[in-house]
Amino acid sequence: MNSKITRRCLLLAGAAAVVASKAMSAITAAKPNIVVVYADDLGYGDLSCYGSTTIHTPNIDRLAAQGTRFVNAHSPSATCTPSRYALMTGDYPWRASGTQILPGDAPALIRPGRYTLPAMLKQAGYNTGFVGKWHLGLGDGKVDWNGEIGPGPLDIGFDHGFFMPATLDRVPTVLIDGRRVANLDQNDPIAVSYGAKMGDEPTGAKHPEMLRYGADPEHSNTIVNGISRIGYMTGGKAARWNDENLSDLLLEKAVDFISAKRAAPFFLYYAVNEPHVPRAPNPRFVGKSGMGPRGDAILQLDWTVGEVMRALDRLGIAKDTMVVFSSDNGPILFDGYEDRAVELAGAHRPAGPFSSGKYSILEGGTRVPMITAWPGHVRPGHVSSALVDHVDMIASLAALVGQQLPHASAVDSFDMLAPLLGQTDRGREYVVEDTKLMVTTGATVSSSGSRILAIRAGDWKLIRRSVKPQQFHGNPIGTRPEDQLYNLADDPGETRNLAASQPRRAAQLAAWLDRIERG
Ligand code: NG6
Ligand code: CA
Repeated sequence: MNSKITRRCLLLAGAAAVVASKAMSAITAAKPNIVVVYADDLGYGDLSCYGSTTIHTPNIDRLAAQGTRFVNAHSPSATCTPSRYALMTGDYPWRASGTQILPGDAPALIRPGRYTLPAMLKQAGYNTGFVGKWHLGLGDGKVDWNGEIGPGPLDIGFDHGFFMPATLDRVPTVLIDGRRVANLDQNDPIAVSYGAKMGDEPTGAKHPEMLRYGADPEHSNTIVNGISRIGYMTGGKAARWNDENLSDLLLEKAVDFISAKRAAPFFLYYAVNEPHVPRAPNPRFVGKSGMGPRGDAILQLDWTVGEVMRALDRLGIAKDTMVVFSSDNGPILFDGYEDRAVELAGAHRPAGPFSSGKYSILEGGTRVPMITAWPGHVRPGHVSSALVDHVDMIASLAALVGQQLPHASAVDSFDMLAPLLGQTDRGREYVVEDTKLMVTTGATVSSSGSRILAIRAGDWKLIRRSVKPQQFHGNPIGTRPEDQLYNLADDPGETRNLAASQPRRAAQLAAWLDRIERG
């Protein structure tokens, strides 16, 4: 089907959604608070409400019971930066260059003036806040970690930001409050290098005896809190986060924002770190999952989500707040640190019935848990098979709050408000799945390799031909030099390639993907 026609059909479906939500006019008039909790590397099979019997996540299960749980939701990509780029902009990441996993000192990927999810909600009268993992780049070139830092979240629509520049495993291991590093002692300035080693702080490569667990060469640079990181840093000692308490601190900031802004509608993008590496959960959770730090980090995540729900209840605003919970990409057990995630996983299947996980074009890469809840508005206890993608968030929330998307903005975002409210299980006609190949050059690993795309429509999935099979950190990437066609209804693990036996269907999907890609 022609992609423009598809878009038109979906726009019509969107119009129907608006009519449906008008029936509940109090919703649109009320402009609910919106909290998006975005987990990091959490898989489809990592929650008990998604069928896991090996881990118990009662708080997230309760959120699912109060709302709608999606079994066909996708992150826009199989890694962090591209998924978050799409969540913020409504454009699929493969439409732009530079949308690979960013180093910790990369310039801002989303430039000021760009139409974004927070900018749209700000226009609609929302207080917009961001807490947690950024990983979308900062500044114009070289960031001055000791001065004003920008462009950043505050320049693309957020009123408030308390955040980490990149990932837990990348320097600088500091938090930014607005535009400045929090708790920075000006007499101990921060310097960062992603190239040559600098400074005389111990590295994991030289001082493995200082580490709480071993790491691969990419994660063996500057040691902070007994954990070696990617990249070198010096200074900023007082500003460095404490890994065990970081989650609590971010929760405190998230709840502070909710509490301070509760009088007017607010939007909180709460980008939590669990269960991304390095996993160093608070001692309260250590040993509780029986699966080591990764399982314990998931329990910490579950507790954190429960705390957000309890805060909304305590403040009396739960019924006025829409909560969206999901993950930026699929799961991975070993991702650079020897924290025994592989050895202790036992029968746990982090991607559930799907194959592979993070970095992969197979379903485990982007089929993620997703839950929406809003008492009285989102259908409770519903399990939705609607095909949805985080790229839809901006168009769907724009429909909710009555904003018109400007022409040529958020081009891949469809109004999925009706499915997000659990009113229909009719979602998108297709999603495009995305990953980029990881490339290792010396001690540097980056996702700067070729882009691999797949299209999902109904039960069918076509993975475009690329290179011979590869894997990264134990996850097969799903590449092959020939097209792959799968029927996910009876083969969710993508084990039987039907491209040769159903060439017409494979060709139709391949042509559709080409048209979508051309735009
Ligand atoms: C990779 C890191 C990995 C993780 C990932 C980003 C190596 C070998 N691996 O480059 O540990 O940090 O980047 O994860 O360096 S993400 O969830 O933010 O995309
Ligand atoms: Ca991630």
